[in-house]
Amino acid sequence: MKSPVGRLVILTGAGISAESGLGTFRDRDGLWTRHDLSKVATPEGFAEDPARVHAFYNARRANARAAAPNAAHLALAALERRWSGDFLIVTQNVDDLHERAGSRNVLHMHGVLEGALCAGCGHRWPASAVMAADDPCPACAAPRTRPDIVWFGEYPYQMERIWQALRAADLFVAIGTSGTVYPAAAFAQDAARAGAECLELNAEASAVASDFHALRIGPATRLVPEWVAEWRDGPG
Ligand code: BV8
Repeated sequence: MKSPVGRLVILTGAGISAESGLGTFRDRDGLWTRHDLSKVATPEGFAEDPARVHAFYNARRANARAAAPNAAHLALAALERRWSGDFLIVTQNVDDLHERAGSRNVLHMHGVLEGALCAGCGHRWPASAVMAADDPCPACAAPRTRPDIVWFGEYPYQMERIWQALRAADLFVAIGTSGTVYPAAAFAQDAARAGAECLELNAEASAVASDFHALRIGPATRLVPEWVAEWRDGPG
């Protein structure tokens, strides 16, 4: 049994929320098979038709609010509670299932469905269930409300903090991500270069599986609790 100490960075993707009923992007019936990514997840798409983009995120916000954390989210929250050292979850997901499972150190590099952002002044506030572009910004009143989401071509949030954590990590674990979206897809390389052990837990090998030292294939609700059970109860 390994002692839950050291510097752990976990990267999660849509696959960890799949068994909570939230769609992934690139699986058979994934979101990008039903929506044109360039129309709903780019600044150009928002400029062209803000109502279409808000409709896409309003639907996903409703799905996320109706979903519940699954055994994988809960296992990570339990491990964090008994972890001694640095424990960081970097998620590409915009749902709040990690937080609702009890995780504390969660960094949403692609933004959050529950966030609203003013495209005029940059003010942020809690999203309402249904958002529209002409919702007035509480700070500057401009009718330029967008979801607080990082679209393709935009810079992900808190990259310096992420790269710093990867450079210091002893262990990097990627869960449920296809390894097709950068810069997240390069995190295993970044961590391995700095000496971290890299483990991938996924339903199938990702596009960057060769960047990892070990790969376990299966559903997150089985793989993650099994992996968490390998750690002793306390640092002692
Ligand atoms: C940027 C919005 C500049 C939120 C998203 C090279 C270097 C740098 C950039 C690029 C580059 N090449 C191209 C780019 C540009 C682009 C990019 O990567 N394009 C791709 C398509 C080639 N990247 C960007 O534009 C990013 N910004 O680069 O800024 C920069 C440059 C350098 C350094 C820093 C900055 C911005 C990217 C963010 C875009 N926003 N979404 C939303 O709508 O949700 S991306 C979108 O994809 C989501 O955020 C999603 O999280 C993310 C990744 O997808 P996954 O989470 O991996 O989901 P996917 O469906 O793909 O895979 C699911 C996986 O789960 C599969 O492996 C499946 O097998 C597995 N699975 C399924 N079920 C289960 C399971 N596993 C376990 N259990 C299960 N039950």
